[in-house]
Amino acid sequence: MEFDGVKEKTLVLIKPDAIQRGLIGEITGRFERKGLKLVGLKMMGLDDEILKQHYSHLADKPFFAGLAKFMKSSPVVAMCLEGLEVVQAVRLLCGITKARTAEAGSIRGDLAMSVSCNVVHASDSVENAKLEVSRFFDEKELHGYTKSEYEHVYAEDEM
Ligand code: DAT
Ligand code: MG
Repeated sequence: MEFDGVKEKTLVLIKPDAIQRGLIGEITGRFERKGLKLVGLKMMGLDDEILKQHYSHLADKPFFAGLAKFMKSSPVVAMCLEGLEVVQAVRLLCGITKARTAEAGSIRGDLAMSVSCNVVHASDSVENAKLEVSRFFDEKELHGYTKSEYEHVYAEDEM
């Protein structure tokens, strides 16, 4: 049986710079090796409408137009990951926004140098993760299944 904690979900986008640089496998592999459960995965092109919603907290920033242009410059890979306290775990794996000062060992810290071309997006709170997962995925695109390695990833009292 799985408790609700293990079913927390978060949204990750692999951004156009990472697509161009051939980092889809590297980035996806890091989430897999962490023990997270991939429950949704697709390539998609973003339009202004979804970007306005996704980056509504940045709509009045001077860099918003450039950010939107960058995010439309190629498709992105969207993934929905599931796990115990997964929103926080994925933010830590990704590292801080300004990639050149992100922690070594994190995805941004190891793979990027820029503030805007920082290879990944990850939801920043449980509340936003719920909104973002439903913004990028239809219910039928999210897959429930048993991940057999969970018995080695979590202790019994965590599941
Ligand atoms: P994060 O992606 O770490 O959650 P955010 O939500 O503050 O950071 O910003 C979203 C994206 O917008 C970020 O990944 C890159 C871009 N961005 C943020 N601040 C920026 C800045 N000062 N100049 C250029 N792009 C910026
Ligand atoms: Mg953010």
